Amino acid sequence: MNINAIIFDVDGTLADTEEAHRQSFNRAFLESNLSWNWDVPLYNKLLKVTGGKERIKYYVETFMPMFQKPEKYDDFVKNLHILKTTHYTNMLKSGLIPFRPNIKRLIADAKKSGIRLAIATTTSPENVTALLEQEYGKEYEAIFEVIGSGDIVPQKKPAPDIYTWVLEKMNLNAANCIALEDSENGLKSGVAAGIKTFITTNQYTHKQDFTGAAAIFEDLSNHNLEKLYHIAGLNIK
Ligand code: XBP
Ligand code: MG
Repeated sequence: MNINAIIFDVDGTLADTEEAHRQSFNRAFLESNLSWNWDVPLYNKLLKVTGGKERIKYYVETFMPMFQKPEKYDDFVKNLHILKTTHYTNMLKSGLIPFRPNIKRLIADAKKSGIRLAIATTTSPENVTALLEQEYGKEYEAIFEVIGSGDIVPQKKPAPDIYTWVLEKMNLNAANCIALEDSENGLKSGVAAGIKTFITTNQYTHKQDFTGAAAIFEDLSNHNLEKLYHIAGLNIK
């Protein structure tokens, strides 16, 4: 089967962003006079839930059951998440979070070979725009044909919804695509959508269960990138 498209996850795949997310959550909590602080070990546990708003609710239910929920709890969580996203996009705009090594080479090689590119992510759309503009300026709009992100689908990863949404938008069969992910949730989502999914690990995900991955790479160093091309059947020269 020919590979006509590569669909990229964002957080942990295009760039190591989760540390910046974690710090942004904590800044939002502080500014909201909440004594919550997500340290790295706790954040690692909370990452099992995708989506910032869903993660905050999971934290309250699981770790803060005595928290007096405000009357309009959903609005409270939404506003807290808006504050967090402002901090996060400011961190991105300050150029603090570069793309992971060789991701741009993979994107450039694929583009040159006529392979279509898209994004399927759980993160909020403004986060994707801020990261891509930081890296490519407005040029990103010509690089990624479709961007599926955040609340655009009813169920976030590990549900397949976001990948299915991207496939439909691109009018593509799953068999003609590959996905690049970093997490167990992302792998489950891609596989459930019928897409051959590759994993690059990072500090938050390297101990997760990647059963079903087409291949697992610690990073996309040159030899790993060539290996990915070969396993994926990408005839990129
Ligand atoms: C990772 C996520 C996101 C981010 C936080 O998304 O699960 O929730 O952790 O971003 P992906 P938001 O790996 O699919 O790119 O607070 O905007 O959700
Ligand atoms: Mg990810």
